[in-house]
Amino acid sequence: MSTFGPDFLWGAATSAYQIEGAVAADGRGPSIWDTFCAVPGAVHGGDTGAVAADHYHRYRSDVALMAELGLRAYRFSIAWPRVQPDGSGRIDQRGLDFYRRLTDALLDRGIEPRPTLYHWDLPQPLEDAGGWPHRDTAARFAEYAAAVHQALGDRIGHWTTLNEPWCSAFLGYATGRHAPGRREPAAALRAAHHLMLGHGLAARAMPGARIGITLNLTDVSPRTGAPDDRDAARRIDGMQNRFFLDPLLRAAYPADVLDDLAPVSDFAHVRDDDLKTIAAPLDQLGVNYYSPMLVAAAGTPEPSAYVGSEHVRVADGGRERTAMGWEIDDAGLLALLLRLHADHPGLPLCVTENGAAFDSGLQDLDRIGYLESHLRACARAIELGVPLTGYFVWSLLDNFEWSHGYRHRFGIVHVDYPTQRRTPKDSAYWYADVIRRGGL
Ligand code: IFM
Repeated sequence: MSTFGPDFLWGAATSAYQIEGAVAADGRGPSIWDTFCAVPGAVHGGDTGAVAADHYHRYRSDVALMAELGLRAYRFSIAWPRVQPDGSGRIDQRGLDFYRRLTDALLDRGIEPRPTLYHWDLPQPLEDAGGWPHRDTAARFAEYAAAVHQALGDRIGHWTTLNEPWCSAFLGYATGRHAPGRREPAAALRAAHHLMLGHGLAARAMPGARIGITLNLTDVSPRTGAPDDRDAARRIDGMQNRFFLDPLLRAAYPADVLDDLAPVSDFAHVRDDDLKTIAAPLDQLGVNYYSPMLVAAAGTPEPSAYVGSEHVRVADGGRERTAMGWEIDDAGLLALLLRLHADHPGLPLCVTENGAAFDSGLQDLDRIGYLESHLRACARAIELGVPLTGYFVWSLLDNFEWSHGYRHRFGIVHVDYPTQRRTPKDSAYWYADVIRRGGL
């Protein structure tokens, strides 16, 4: 029998703003990404998600393609501004209906729907009211989650609340590289807290749902054994991994990270019982892994770079890189899965994103190499006892890669944007074969 077992979820992932397009269809309201894309210089080439892969209109043929590839599960995100254009109050039935049609099309083909409730597209009116740094946004998120769950809970068993709150908080509110483009380190820490609070409140508002959250985690190591470099690794591990894992799974912020962050925030925004709410029971931890981080102490602090990481620089590990410039290292995925299992035994893990941008066209041997080596890491993790329930390739389709626009392609299916024609790359056929065989 294959290492992965018969119930292993073989899937592919996407997100709403990156593929749907149709930003003004059926009452959808503006999100922070619509606004950010209109800022000159914010996104490569002035690209926007206005049309993207036009999945909103092509979801039926996209689902048929998924079925041809033999996918067992599809991870997509629900656009909050379609369902609740103002971010509060009125629900637009047309938004819910789109996700009901998508879900039914998947179920008809025997593909498990795995929705994420928030993949970065905050309704603009909520940002105008203060965004994630504002505590009320967490309550609004729970209200939206309850409405979606009420509408689709009869068809969908497993829900992911947030995708990569690190990015929403720190790229959105500290570096300003993502929407809404703010550069306010203290606000970014409040945003991170309120995102996690929103997760906990949403979990409570969805009775009977199986709940997961997806984090972008990484394997961090120091460039040398020198105390300064080791401290740099501790800091990055603190901000990137433990700052989210500990509240969610231990109901506490890591003390060393709070010390590092003392010059930025006194954490007075954390109220009694927040951490208890955040640490709601989790049915799954979603792991998004792309690249490891080799870090060293920085000579000169860079105050506006990453909150809490001003004393750190990322070193060159000398490995091959993807088109995004990210170093390729499957050993980092294995180390990460083993570490998560050791730190949180019994917690089911799922690789909710893994993949690579390459610009090699349809004969994407480089992508096959990346996926194969990382799947081998997953197999090894399972052999070593990690409860890994599934693997989702990022991404099903070429799509809008945030501030990079359409410059790089992550899809196993090529999208010709002018015609919207889909063509499976060699990696798609390879992955279909892996799924058919139940493993490598
Ligand atoms: O495209 C993104 C996705 O939206 C979130 N995780 C990382 C991917 C690649 O950058």
